[in-house]
Amino acid sequence: HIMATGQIFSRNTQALFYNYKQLPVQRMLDFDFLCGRETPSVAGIINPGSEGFQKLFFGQEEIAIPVHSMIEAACAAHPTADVFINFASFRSAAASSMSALMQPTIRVVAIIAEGVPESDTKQLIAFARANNKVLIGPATVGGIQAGAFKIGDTAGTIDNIIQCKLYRPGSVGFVSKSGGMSNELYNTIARVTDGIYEGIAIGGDVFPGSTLSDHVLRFNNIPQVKMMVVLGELGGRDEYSLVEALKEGKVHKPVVAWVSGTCARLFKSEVQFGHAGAKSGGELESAQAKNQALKEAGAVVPTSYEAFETAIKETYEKLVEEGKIASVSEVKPPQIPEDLKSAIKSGKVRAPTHIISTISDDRGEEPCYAGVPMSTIIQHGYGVGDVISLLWFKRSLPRYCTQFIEICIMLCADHGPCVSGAHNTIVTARAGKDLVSSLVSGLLTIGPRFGGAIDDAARYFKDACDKGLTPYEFVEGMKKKGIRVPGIGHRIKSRDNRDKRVQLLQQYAHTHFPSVKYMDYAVQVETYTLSKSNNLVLNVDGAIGSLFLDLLAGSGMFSKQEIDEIVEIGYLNGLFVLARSIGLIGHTFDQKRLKQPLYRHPWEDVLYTK
Ligand code: Q5B
Repeated sequence: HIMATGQIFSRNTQALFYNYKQLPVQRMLDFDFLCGRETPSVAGIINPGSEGFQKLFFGQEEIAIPVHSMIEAACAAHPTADVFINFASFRSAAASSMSALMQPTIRVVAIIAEGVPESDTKQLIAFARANNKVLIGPATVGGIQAGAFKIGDTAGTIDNIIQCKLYRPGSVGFVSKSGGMSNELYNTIARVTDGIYEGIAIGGDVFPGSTLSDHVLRFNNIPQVKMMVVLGELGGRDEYSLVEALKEGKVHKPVVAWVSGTCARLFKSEVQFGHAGAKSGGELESAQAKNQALKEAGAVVPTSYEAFETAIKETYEKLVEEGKIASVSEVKPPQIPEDLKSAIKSGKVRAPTHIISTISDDRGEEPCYAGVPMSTIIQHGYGVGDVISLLWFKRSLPRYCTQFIEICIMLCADHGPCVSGAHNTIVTARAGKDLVSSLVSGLLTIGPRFGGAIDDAARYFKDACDKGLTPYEFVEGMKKKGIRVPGIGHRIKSRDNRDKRVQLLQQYAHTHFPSVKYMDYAVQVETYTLSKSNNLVLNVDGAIGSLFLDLLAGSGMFSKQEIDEIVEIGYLNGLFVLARSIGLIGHTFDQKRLKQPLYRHPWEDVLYTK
């Protein structure tokens, strides 16, 4: 059997890690780096339902570990990975472990989950035995071969691993039921011997996949292991197989053993400790009986747990005296680079940020827009205009201003299916594209001619008005430069067919704004352009552009510099983009609802010419 051959791990052992958990995998890789391994001990990750790569650190370098969704595929892709570390929950651990055991490439399976049904574990044990495979667990932290290979979270933090000198092999083979106590013993053993060669926690279930004696017998066949330390616990009869092995003379190296749980006798009734298997049953299963039997069979058994360390020390020193243990050559492990996150947290380093943001914050108990919490926005009955005011202008504007913003959005939400934006959206939706594609294809038409003239209108009207240019000087000056006056002119609106939206905006401003200086100027410009042509009316872009200048100046909430910046940056086309998105989304739904076929423009409507 494979157990009889001794070594189950080496410095080249690679594992497949089932059910990805970032921390234990990173700890395995950090251990590898500490030991100076050339290849990472995790060859692949199996995460049911996902495929690709997972980025992790191997020393200072980032590496990409392949992620597979199926055990079979992972084994086929990594035929040299012979250890399967199973981090599945107790619900699926048995099924996935059986699949792994069935793979010809897998030799060792470690099951971390607690609570795997005992009947399932028995089947796994039977299959593993029949197929010459090693099962560690369930309900285990795993195991470690010092300086070579580590399963998951075994031995805890890197600090602990360094403290226990687990980055290089010593002479002690250690096997324990408890994973938590194995950390304690790694420490103890490092204090009084040259350290661990290999340590295994078999797990606290009633039926462990491999037993204390399995591993002691295995250690017996590893030449580098000079003595064994065993930590059992009350409950079950596993320790008796070790007693038998000792009695039969199968173990040729000193065994220092302790069965914990002697305190169970102090309780009047039966006691169940943390592990499923750790309950005080009959006398034979008591810690006292098992300690006694081990002692009688030849193991070094101390009188108490406190004396365990001394017993290990004395046994080790005797072997040294006998010349059976040569002094181990000490190595200085490399420093594992600290993660930036933890270094920042501890105040050791500072790092520049890559993004600066001033308008919203989602880190606290509730998200805030410009410092105003969501609950305030709702409790105070804020509208979309108020939210825009916070997120775009970073202040709470008076209600008459935010209502004006809302009116702009409502009035510009749509203007029928024939305008550039809606047309594009309709054609895109009919080509079978999704909502976002249909929406953006419409939005992309917004620009200097269609809907996107608000900022330019505000810029030019402000400049001309502030400079005191007459409408004649302004319009003719623009003509000389070859620039159409933004905010003037419309395809279907004219002197006799006024744009109702413009009228509504003007009415609102007349009623609520303290001053409409810029709008008045735009109307004077319109009077002049109408004298040239009937359709050169003040259009909706021009009305919004000029009125927003009045809002900014009249609200008293913006400095001159801030107004210049708003106009310069170009905030105001945002109003049209936002508003028209509502309509464009509507057109998309409309076309889909009507199940309209692919649009093809008719030949008759195209002038074909050379
Ligand atoms: N001429 C809007 O032009 C339009 C002139 C001008 C001086 C002008 C045009 C224009 C400035 C941009 C602007 C926003 C392209 C419009 C909107 C939203 C919408 C849309 C909807 C909605 C229309 C004929 C003659 C030519 C031109 C001269 C024209 N505009 N001169 N300043 N501004 N305006 N855009 O009708 O001598 O013959 O060469 O660019 O404010 O987009 O409903 O459809 O809600 O969806 O195609 O309302 O005015 O006129 O190009 O044939 O020009 O007028 O130089 O003179 P048209 P054109 P000439 S609101």
